[in-house]
Amino acid sequence: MEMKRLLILGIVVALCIVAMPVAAQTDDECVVTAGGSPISGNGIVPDYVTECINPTCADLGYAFEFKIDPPNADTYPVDSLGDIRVTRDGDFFNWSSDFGIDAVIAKGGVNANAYIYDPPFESFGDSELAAPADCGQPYNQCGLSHITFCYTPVPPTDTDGDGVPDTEDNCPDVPNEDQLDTDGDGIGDACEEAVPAPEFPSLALPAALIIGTIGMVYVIKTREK
Ligand SMILES: [Ca+2]
Ligand SMILES: [Ca+2]
Ligand SMILES: [Ca+2]
Repeated sequence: MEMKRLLILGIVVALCIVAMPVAAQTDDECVVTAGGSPISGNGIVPDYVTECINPTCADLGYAFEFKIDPPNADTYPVDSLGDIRVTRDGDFFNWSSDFGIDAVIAKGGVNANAYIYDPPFESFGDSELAAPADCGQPYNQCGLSHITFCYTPVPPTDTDGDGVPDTEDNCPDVPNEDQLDTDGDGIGDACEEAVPAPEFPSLALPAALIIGTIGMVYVIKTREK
C-alpha cells in the first residue's frame, strides 16, 4: 500500500515538472544595456541588446524597419523612400541612405548592437558598425548575421489638407481632392483664374457711332415731316 502511494506521488510530481513553463527566449524579453562596442565612425556608442532571439525595431520603439539578411554589400531600395547602401569591411559595415534612419541593429551571434541616432537626430550615414564582440574572439570571428534599419517615414507636406501632397497637387493651396483640371493645363479648376471675357473695343465704338448716327438721322427725318 505504501509503495502504491509513493508511486502515485511520484507520478504527480513528474506531471507537475512537465507542466512547468519553460523559460523561452522571445523578442519581447530584450535586455538593453548602454555602453556596448564597437563605437561607430560617427561616435555612436551602441546599446548592447541581449536575452532575445532577434531584436526588432519595435523592441526599440520604432514603427518601421528594413532588414538585410544576409547583410551583403549592396544598394537596397526601400519602398518610395529611396535607397539604403551598405558596404562591408570584414564584419564591420558602413551605410548611407536617401532618407533619415533612427537606429541600426547589428546582429551577430546571440546578441546585437543597437546604434541609436534618433534621439537626438536621425542619420543619413555612418561607418565601422559591427555586431557585439561577445563570442570571445576578434570581431572578424564573431560574424554578422543581419542588419536592421529602423526609420519613421515623414508624411509628405499637404498644405491645404486635401489628401494630395503638395508635390502632386494641381492646386496646392486650395482643397480639391478631385484634382479636376478640365482644360488639362496642369492647373486645377479650383484655383485656375477665370479667363476674362473677350472685349472688342475697336468694334464696339464704331457700332455705337453707327447706331447713334442712324438714330439721329431718324429723329431729324421724323421732325422734318
Ligand atoms: Ca494638397
Ligand atoms: Ca489642392
Ligand atoms: Ca486647368
